[in-house]
Parts: sequence; structure tokens; C-alpha cells
Amino acid sequence: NGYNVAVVGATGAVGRTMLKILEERNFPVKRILPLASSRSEGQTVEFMGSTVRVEEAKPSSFEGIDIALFSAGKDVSLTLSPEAVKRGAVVIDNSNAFRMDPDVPLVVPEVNPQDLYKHKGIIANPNCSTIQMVVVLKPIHDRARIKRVVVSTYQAVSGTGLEAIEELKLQSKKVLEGEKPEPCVYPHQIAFNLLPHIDVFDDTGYTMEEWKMIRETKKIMGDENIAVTATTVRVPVLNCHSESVNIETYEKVTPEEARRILSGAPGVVVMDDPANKVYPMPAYLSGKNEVFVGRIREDFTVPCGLNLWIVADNLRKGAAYNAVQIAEYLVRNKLV
Ligand code: A2P
Ligand code: 11C
Repeated sequence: NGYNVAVVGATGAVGRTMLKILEERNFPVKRILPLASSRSEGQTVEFMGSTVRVEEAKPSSFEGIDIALFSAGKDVSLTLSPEAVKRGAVVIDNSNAFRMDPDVPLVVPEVNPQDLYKHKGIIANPNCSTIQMVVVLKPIHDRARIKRVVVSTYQAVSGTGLEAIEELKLQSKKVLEGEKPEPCVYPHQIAFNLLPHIDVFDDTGYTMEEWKMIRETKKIMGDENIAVTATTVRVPVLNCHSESVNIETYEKVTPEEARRILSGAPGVVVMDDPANKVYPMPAYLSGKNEVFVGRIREDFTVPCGLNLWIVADNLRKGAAYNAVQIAEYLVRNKLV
């Protein structure tokens, strides 16, 4: 017994993490099928002590598959997810392809697991920067109703993929050796720099990454009235996204109460002891599945405001772990 599980994009940054987490969580896998592009055919991955061949992802790959975890980009999701569903698989899709489709649940298991009951074959995994924010916002929203959120992100290069991780390493070395780095994955140098530009701009002057945070937050929290504004920034950090989040609530929540609420919230770790220099930092939280929050303090410029600093491993909670949590929920509740 167990499930036949395909991982599409198994050679990528998120796909590799998906395989690792399925293993760590002892997910009931009967057969694992790592899929990627034709470029990777013949490569192998290790899974539960066995060496498994990577195959090219095609419609026929999904025959007999129960659960397909997709993280190979929007185009692959658009073409292959319907093929997987047609063959009886439930798709958990990490791309931006279906997230705002009203027929597709967009789920963070700590926030809106009930939406999984409505799935019609495809479930969307939200954007990484949205996931870590809503895990912290939800318990505060339940207590005091959030009116407005102002977020600025500090996003690691792993969110872009393996090539971007290599680019940051290579450019850092070049800069330290006094050479001028050639940008390739990003439009500008990323080493020793900040890029206030993630994904593409539209004619509003916002980027798609910013719009994802705005729109996905409302859908996941099930409240169209939460006002969200965002500035998303790529920083020269290898892994873990960080966020400065300012919130305004309808009811007053003191920092002490916020710490208490968040300490009891699922998937959240409060790391907030500034006197002892304790606060979440990306360099130390890679490999963790939880969302870390600190610097919880009052915003004195409004009657009911709080400032928060949120850090999470974007490849794990922001992508692969959230997807596996969804799969676990589906299994537990016989939704697959
Ligand atoms: P491949 O390694 O064969 O190119 P990352 O986000 O780290 O760059 O990884 C992207 C993932 O998506 C990789 O596993 C990559 O496979 C996969 N991928 C890219 N294009 C396709 C495609 N056309 N079909 C299937 N998988 C793809
Ligand atoms: C990043 N948030 O860090 C992006 C990666 O829509 O799923 C994920 C893009 C997406 O660049």
C-alpha cells in the first residue's frame, strides 16, 4: 500500500527539496517517479536508499500516478497538470498557473485546510513570500481582524532556482577578486547588491511578485477586504526569505498578546528576545520547516498597529514542505 507519487521538476531546487521532505516525513510512497525535462533524462536521484532514474515528463508519465507534485514552472504546469488529472492524479502545483482560478484551492494547511475539500484535481501551492506571511497573519486576523498590511520582502536567490544560487556564488567570488561580474539570471549584479524587482513589472509599476502577495493573501485568508501593499526585493542571501511586515488591526493587540497568540499558533516559532540579540535570521534558519517571527513591537503611529519580522525557508515552508503538508492532509482525510 501507499501512493504512486510523481515529482515534476525533480532536478530543480524545489523538486529536490520535495523528494527530501517526502523521505523525512516518511510519506506513504509506493512508487516515486522523478520527472524533469528531456535534458535530465538518464540522471538519477536518491530516494529512500534507492537510486531512481529521472524520466522526461510527458502526458503518459502520469498513468497510474495518484499524487503529482509540480515545480517545473508555469508552462509545464499549464500543459501537463490537466494531463495528470485526466489520468486520475491529484496535482499539487507550485507554479503561478492556477492560483487565482476560483475552481482551484490555494492552500496553506495552517490557514485554510478546509478549502482542500473543494478540489477538482488541481490544488495550488501559494507563492513562497505569501505563505510565510499568512501563517503569521492568520492567528492575528482571527483575534483582531486585520485592516491593512504593508510588507517589504528580502528574498533569497534560491527562490529563482539552482542557476541563481550558482550565480550568487560565482559573482561573490568575482567581486572579491576585484573582477566585474556578468549578470545572467538576473538583470543586474546580485552579489553585494539589492534588486527591487522580482518577476515582471506591469503597467501599474508593481511586479507580479507584489501582486501575488496582494491577491493570494486575500484568497488564502478568505477575506477580500484585507488591504495589502508590497515591495519585493531580491537580496544576496542563498536561502530563506525575510519580511518586514506592518499590520493595522480593527482591535488592539499588544505585542505581549501577539507573542502569546503566535507562540500557540501552528507552524510558528516566536524568536523574539532583542535584549539577548534573539531574532530570526536567514543564515541560521535554512532547513527548518516552521515560520519564525520576531521584532514584534507596537507601531505607535496608528491606534492599532504592529511591526513584525518574519523569516522562513522558502524552499521548504515556502514551497516543498507546504506541498507535502497538503498531500498529507489529502491522505489523512481521504481526499486523494
Ligand atoms: P531540468 O533539470 O531537466 O531542466 P529550477 O527552478 O531549480 O531551475 O528547476 C526547474 C525544474 O523544472 C528542473 O527540474 C527542470 O528540469 C524542470 N523543467 C524545466 N523545463 C521543463 C520541461 N519542459 N519539462 C519538464 N521539466 C522541466
Ligand atoms: C521567488 N517567490 O522567490 C519567487 C519564487 O510564483 O511561485 C516563486 C515564484 C512563484 O523568486
